[in-house]
Amino acid sequence: ASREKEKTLAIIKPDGFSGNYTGEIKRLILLSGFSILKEKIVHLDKENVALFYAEHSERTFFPSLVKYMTSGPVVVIVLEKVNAIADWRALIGPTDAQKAKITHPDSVRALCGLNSERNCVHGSDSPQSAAKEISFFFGEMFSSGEVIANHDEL
Ligand code: DGI
Repeated sequence: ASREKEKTLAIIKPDGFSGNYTGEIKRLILLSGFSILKEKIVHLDKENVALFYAEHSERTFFPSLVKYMTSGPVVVIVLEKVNAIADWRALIGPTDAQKAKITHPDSVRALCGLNSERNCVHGSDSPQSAAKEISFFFGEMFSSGEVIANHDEL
């Protein structure tokens, strides 16, 4: 494993934000040794979700996923530390929050997720997706999206 610092993208999804889990999740992030480089609150629209989750666009759950992800504001955060991508995935736990409550009770998804769709948080799954997802929100692609609050270089 590399000793180089890595960046990854975290999202606190609509149920995490509206359920007031943002503070608790950021506390866990900082306790686990991540730095928060950038953060903004955005309200995704259908087109944003279709682009962000393009790999799932043919799945039967896709319309429901779009409805969920557009149901309210989300917090998008750039995290940095050595091994950030794998470590953030480990901290959030498995996709199915119901399973997370049993197998990973200390994970973020166990804390605030509901099921395999409403799972409260996102984490990039590879260096390729991390780069793509960070530029999606903090590069050109999201420039047309609705930004509610922006905290750069925290
Ligand atoms: O990387 P993850 O978020 O852990 O999981 P993923 O990339 O396989 O799926 C992306 C999101 O799509 C996931 O966070 C919630 C939704 N999803 C994935 N699998 C299912 C799903 N939603 C429903 N309703 N049913 C699924 O089986």
